[in-house]
Amino acid sequence: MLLPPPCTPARLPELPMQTSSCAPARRPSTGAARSRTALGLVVALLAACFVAMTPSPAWAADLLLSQGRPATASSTESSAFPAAAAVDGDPGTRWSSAFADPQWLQVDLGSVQQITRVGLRWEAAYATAYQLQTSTNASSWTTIYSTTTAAGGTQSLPVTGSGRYVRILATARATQYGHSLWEFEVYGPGGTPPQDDFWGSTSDIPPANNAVQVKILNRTNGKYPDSQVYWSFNGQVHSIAEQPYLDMPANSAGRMYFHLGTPDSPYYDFIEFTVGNNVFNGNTTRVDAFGLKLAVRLHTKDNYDVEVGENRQTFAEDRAATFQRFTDAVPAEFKVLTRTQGPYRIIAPGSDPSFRAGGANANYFTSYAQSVGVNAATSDIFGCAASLAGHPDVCAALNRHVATLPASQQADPAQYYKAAPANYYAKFWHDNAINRLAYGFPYDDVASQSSFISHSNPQWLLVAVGW
Ligand SMILES: [Ca+2]
Repeated sequence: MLLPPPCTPARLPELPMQTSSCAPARRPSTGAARSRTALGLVVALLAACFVAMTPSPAWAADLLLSQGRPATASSTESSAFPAAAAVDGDPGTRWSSAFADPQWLQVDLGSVQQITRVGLRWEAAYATAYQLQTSTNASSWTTIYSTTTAAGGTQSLPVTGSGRYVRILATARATQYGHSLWEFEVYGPGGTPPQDDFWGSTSDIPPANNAVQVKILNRTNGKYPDSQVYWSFNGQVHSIAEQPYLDMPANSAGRMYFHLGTPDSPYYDFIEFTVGNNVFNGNTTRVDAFGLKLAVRLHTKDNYDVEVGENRQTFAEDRAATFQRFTDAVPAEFKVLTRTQGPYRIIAPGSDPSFRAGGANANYFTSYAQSVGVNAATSDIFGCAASLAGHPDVCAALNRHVATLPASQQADPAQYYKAAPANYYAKFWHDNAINRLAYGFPYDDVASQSSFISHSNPQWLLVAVGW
């Protein structure tokens, strides 16, 4: 048995050894990451990184995927109760079937989606026996939930599956009437396959012998040839020209680094991940800094497909243009972040001397934080460190400038970064990210705003490295 692979100290979680994991920028680990990085602490929990990863159902506030999507049914009681009424989001409209068994109602999500929960809002005419099923073609179905003892009312059912079509197949009625649903709700994280050619051909990616086939793509727009785009992982260092693929073994955890020009060039960045026996968890991160434009795309054997990272426009422009846009976009206090380690990096504000003790903006967050009862150093607010390490929601709310709003608005991304003080560094990376998802600070996973992706049955992972 091989020894566990090392994982990087910066992402080690503050969990007990026996339950520890190398979950990437998941809340506890990133909180730990920033504080430990900032304090320069040596972490000695490497052996704790060897864990089977089980994605927690709690870490994504999943999206309602079914609302307004095309719905069909085996029958309707009348034109007043169409299938579409079960996915219209209106609690006063419903689908009702003919008065016979079995019946089904299905919704087309438009593309293959991961499905994590199904909500059923039954009218008095409910089903005592039914199955929830998924399909990629609306003809061959996979059952992901089954019951013969249902009691109607409102049900929220955690499920595991994926498909483009999701249906309820109702086989036994509770009443003499049909089956009737006010609402049929399908939830999931909402990955959408890319529609352009940014990722190039994927049909020639060799199958993985190990857990997942990783392919590195040069997206520097000709700035560097493939022979000068380097990746490194776990002691291996190669240019794309030498080896564009890495057949990633299970129980790999940590960071994959990318360097442009030379293997130890100061132009570098990384992604972080854990790869379990049958699951990929990982993310791009701007928690520490921006070094290179990065995006990743995960494709799974059940055709789930998701991408995160910098968006196409950001990849398309020159690095100097991105630096200039950052400078133009952020308030005066943040403009220094392009210069402190420029031209190599745009650093996170909590790492800049100006926002730290003795710096010109050391009190940037102070009075705002105190207004909600938080006494913490500005750099610790940016970094969700020290007293904020155990308070993800509070730290996220301060960074997003929603701390004084009701909880419901704190969960609404439309409210974020609308006034100072706020983490305008994080805002910039959200504004320039695919689906606006980014790790701009350690607890950016609050309200599912981070670039974390996770799915079982991984097939391949593409990593685009830009300039
Ligand atoms: Ca309805």
